[in-house]
Amino acid sequence: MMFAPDERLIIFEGVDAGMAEQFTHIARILGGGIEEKDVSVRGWIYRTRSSGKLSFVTVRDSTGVIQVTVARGAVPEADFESAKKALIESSVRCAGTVIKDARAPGGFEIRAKEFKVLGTSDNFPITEYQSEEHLLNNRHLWIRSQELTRVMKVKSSVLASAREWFDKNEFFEVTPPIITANSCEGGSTLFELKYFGEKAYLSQSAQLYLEAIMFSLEKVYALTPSFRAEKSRTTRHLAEYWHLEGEEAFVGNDENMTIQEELVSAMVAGAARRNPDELRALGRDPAELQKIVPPFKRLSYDEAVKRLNDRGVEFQWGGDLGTNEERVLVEGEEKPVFIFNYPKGVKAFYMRENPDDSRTYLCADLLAPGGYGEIIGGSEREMDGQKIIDRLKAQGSPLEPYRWYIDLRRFGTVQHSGFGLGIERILRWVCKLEHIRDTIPFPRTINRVYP
Ligand code: NSS
Repeated sequence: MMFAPDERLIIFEGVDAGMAEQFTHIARILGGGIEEKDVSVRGWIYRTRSSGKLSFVTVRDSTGVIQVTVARGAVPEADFESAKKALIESSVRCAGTVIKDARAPGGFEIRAKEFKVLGTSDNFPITEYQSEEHLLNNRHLWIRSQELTRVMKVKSSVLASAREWFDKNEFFEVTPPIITANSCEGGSTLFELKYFGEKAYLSQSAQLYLEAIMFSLEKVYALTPSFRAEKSRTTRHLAEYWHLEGEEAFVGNDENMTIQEELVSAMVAGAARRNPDELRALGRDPAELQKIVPPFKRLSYDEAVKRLNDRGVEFQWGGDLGTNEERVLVEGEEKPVFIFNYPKGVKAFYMRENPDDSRTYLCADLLAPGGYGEIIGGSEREMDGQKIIDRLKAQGSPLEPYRWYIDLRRFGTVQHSGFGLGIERILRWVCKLEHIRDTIPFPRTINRVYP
């Protein structure tokens, strides 16, 4: 079910059997205007403390947290007792009157007339100041935290805005395979699996398949999990991430960048519009995101090398840009920056050779401002099948698994371009997060596959 942000807050009917009651989302109450009215809310206990005849129970639902005061005598005695005993994370429903009270967190509280525990909770294993390792081991519970809840909301908005943008621009959403016989981005990060007695791999990118589908639909996109057996621990690599990829017929590298800057601007604007409060709580001023509008600066790789050297970084033409180089390149920039036409040696076999400089490919990476690094890799694709064959041979790849891909150049080859955007990379930037793992509910990294 999709809700517009405001619709989510309307009073809705209880759906559980025996609950003919109407429930109100907490954010609706915190929004003001229903003081002195009776409401029912349901959710989970966020914090709780008791003093004799009074329990202060903070309840959270998907929209917010509110204090519920449960006073002896104001509720049935059994309700008072269960409110007093109930531990953090018990699921509850309660009915009462909304009172404006500056002392309550959020400015409002509910004075309970009824308080029912739906599901009790054991001692919750997460309390304040716990090690990162403990939180990761208890990720299935930690995803209830305010921080991760906020990030998941922003992620949902970013994805909805991306789909909206693609739809408006007449792209078709398609569903490429995840199990593949070939590699797209090179063997060093491939996950291998047994496939009925044969070798197969988890997809690193849907690109090669999107290129095939593009021949029927012209403009296509896919959101798929991509897998990289990244052997190093970094704050921006996951072994499993969500990859948003586009592929467009009759489009060259410049127009490909224009498509990307419009898409990224729409995604970021969607987050700023739908989640200003979440973003502020995460430390990101939504006004900064509203400045992200096309066009983005485009620096050639040659210019990037010069900029690096001018800024005191020793870097030679031909090298790949690492974390430090990417950070220095965007110093002073408010918007993302494209670096285009990299040397062939640092990029993949499928890119189109630059007709004006055969040492380079027609390609571009998009770097986020603030040192968050690369968020998109894209390129115009090589149209000449022989060049692809030569490059695969040179890198020692078997040709057989790529036969179908090379075929595409034999049947109506055409200029085309595409790109891949790392959803968790863009989220890390938008939500100003130290580590990419907090952009995904269950991170997969070199040393973690549980929970
Ligand atoms: O390797 S890429 O740079 N490019 C491709 O996979 C192309 N085949 C995409 C295409 O043209 N259709 O990866 C694309 C993006 C990259 O810019 C990052 O944002 C993200 O995918 N990416 C990752 N995110 C998280 N973790 C890891 N390990 C990762 N690797 C790439």
